[in-house]
Amino acid sequence: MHPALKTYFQKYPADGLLITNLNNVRYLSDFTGTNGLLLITSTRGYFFTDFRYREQATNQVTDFEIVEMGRDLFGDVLERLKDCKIKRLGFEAPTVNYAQYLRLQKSLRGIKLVPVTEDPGKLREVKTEIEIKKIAKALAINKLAFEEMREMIKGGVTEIEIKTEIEMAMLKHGADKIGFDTIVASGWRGALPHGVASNKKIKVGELVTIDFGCTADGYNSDETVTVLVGETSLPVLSSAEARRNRRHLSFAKERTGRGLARQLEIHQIVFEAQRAAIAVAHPGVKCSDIDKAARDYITKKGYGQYFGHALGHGVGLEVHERPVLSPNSTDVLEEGMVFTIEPGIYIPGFGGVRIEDVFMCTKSGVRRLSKIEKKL
Ligand SMILES: [Mn+2]
Repeated sequence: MHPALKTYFQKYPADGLLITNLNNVRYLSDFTGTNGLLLITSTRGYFFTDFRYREQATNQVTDFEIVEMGRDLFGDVLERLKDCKIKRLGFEAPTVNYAQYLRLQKSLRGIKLVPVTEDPGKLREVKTEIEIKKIAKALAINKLAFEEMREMIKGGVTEIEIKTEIEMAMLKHGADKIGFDTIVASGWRGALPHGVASNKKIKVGELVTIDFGCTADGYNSDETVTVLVGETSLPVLSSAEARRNRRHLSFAKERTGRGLARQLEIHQIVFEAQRAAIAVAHPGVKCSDIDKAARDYITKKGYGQYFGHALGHGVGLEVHERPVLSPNSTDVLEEGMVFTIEPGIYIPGFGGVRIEDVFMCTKSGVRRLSKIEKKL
């Protein structure tokens, strides 16, 4: 039994657990379909699905006894509960809605329902090596896609055109699907942390924030680059390109003056804030302290009021999952956790910068899994 499930049995007065959150069903049973639930007792495990998934379940689910659900969804569950003499059934309170709860109550008459109030996603916080490989694969697709389309980020192109291009490139490079609505926020729209792509045309001299990700083998990538659009587009620089870039920047500086100085300044601050967070991240550290390291740095530089969101979040079967890296998070970093560090500065009327990378917590610190270079 998964250690987290053991904890639930110790913590909650239940002799059986009903797992309905599909991501947890997948996590525990390897089932990738859209209808399935698990009933787990201290000695047995059942997997329930409908006839559409009979074949698939036989191939994927090996550690559970497979039961085909009839029309009455919970009728078979009740039968098994009686077989196992279960009187108190734990359920995932944060993901079961009220209508589902009423149905459970009605179907499982005679069984006491025990709400497991813990975030069910907590189960999946620490990743296995196989899971980390899948996340790394999704991130590798991000890199291939970005490298392929970065040349098209230039004056006159709309945000939606960029979104379309990068999403197509991710699919072409092996993504199962797009992870979330790609954010493309250029110029003044960069001040919108979640500015999904619009019809706005990109102008030379603007900062463009692109937040994108995909799903590969069920696991997500999530990454943000902020690029500066020049006369020629050089969004990401290898060290070999750096010298050329300096010439390019001084040219752009002449053109845009103080605006450019501030763009460069906030990009550098966000970059350094991420480094400050990386420096404190290691097993045993409170996630709120990692947030604080980045936040304090941005505040010290005078931009604290322009960084209004959490520093990061876990990534896995869901784009946003545990742990949470925010000022009031109670999570503690553990080896094997995979999460983003994504500081930003958003100045209304001016624009913004966000840099987001995915890291895994190692024995002694963190390792970056995302591969796109974030230096401007
Ligand atoms: Mn993110």
